[in-house]
Amino acid sequence: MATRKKAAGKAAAKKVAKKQAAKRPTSKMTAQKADAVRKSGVVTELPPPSTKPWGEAGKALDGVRILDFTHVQSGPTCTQLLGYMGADCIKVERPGVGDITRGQLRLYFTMLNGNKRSITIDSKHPKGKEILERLIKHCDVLVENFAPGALDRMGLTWDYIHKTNPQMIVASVKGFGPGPYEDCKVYENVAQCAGGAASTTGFREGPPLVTGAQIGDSGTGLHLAFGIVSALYQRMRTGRGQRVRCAMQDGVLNLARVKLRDQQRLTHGPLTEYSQHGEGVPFGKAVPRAGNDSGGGQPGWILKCKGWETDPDAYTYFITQAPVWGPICDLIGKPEWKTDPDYAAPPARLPRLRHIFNTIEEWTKTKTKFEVMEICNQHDIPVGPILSMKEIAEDQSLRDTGTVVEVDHPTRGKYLTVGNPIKMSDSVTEVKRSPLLGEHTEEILIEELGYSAEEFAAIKNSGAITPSGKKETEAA
Ligand code: CAO
Repeated sequence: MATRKKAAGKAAAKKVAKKQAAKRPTSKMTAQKADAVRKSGVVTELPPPSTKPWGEAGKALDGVRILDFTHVQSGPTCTQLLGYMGADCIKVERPGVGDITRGQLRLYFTMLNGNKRSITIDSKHPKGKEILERLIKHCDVLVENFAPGALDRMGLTWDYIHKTNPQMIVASVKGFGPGPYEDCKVYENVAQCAGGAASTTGFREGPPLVTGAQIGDSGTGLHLAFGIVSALYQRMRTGRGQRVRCAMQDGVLNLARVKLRDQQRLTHGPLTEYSQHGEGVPFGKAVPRAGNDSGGGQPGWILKCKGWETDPDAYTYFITQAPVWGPICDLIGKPEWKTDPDYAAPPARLPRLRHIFNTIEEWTKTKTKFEVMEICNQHDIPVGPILSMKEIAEDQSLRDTGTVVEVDHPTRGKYLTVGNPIKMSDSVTEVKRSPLLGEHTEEILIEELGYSAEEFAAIKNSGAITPSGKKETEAA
């Protein structure tokens, strides 16, 4: 008996020593790191390098669980990117309805919600609230882009979530940050206008213009994803979650920051690289629309190419970058411009840009946009063919890199989507189809949240996961 007790005591002592050793700085750590470990109690030492082949050591965000409360585009863009990186995205949708774009914009929904699982929960139903509480305890990150105040009205305030799971990161997209417009609902083009993009896009003589790229929605989703990953990293040191918020206005402004630079330059004189300057048109008080002027200080413009009369996309972007001015002059048959004082140096060219681009266009009109690309690149002259969406959809190289992917869907059939634009050598992206509405409700409730089969049947009958009046989840 005594020997047994002694052995048990020894084993317990060994366990404690092992636990303490895990917290104790190892000899390999730097003094600074060791100090951090002592203070925080969190071991930050990296594990030894994996010996698994590249791409077979799991995905970057494996093990991260996302409670995905997003809809339309900004939030879904963010969670789809996290899903591409391996996070498990559990998309919570309203029973019977789901994300509003499921019905209104079906292909749009499909393209933005791949690599996610769908669970239907009525977040205002008492049983639904109980399920959400379990999900909050179970997940690492909650992502939402409801209208301001909607999450609070569901009872999911920051205080409640933080108390329920102090490690949870709560990430939100809103139209505006705190201020006069904080309560406004916002869509893509509203953000483009409020973020300074529309006032600086378009032609000087015309009205402000929104761009085709979804810089308000997808742009802000991208910003949010970066915030989430940073918060996950910080959580490894602090052990606590935090709020991550991105306003669409801020996201657009961040993408339009060069125009804010120009606003400040304007107080010191005209913006000499804008073609308006060369044309002698005075500047007003705010940064003007600059048409197709290049923003980088190297004059550029969109020029017609062979076939422009019938093909609306037979154009190329052409940049008269200073270091390749000589080869440009030779190509377009104006070798004398290399030494002519009116053309030889960049400042001399500024008042003559329109004439210069008209002359270059006489040359580009004799070539297809792809021929221009090929010829100019032999001389390091930066040009860009104006690619139509048809050309992009059919581009084999984009398929080969997984940037454009064909996915099969049980109700839609085959469709194209944009795969992960971020390529990682050890975290390989699989692009999976979007889920049917509520497709994973049972799986998540039973396998993830631990409800028994009887409890699941009771939840089904409660109306918390089914459309009001119906008792069964419908996959639509
Ligand atoms: N169960 C029960 N109710 C649910 C639910 C669920 N699973 N999911 C959502 N709802 C409810 C919300 O609680 C909200 O109800 P209340 O207003 O009564 O509290 C209601 O559905 C509608 O939510 P919403 O106001 O967010 O949706 P909307 O269509 O009216 O507005 C949008 C859409 C995008 C304008 C708004 O959500 C918004 O401004 N979001 C922030 C900015 C943003 O992301 N915009 C980009 C959208 S993409 O262009």
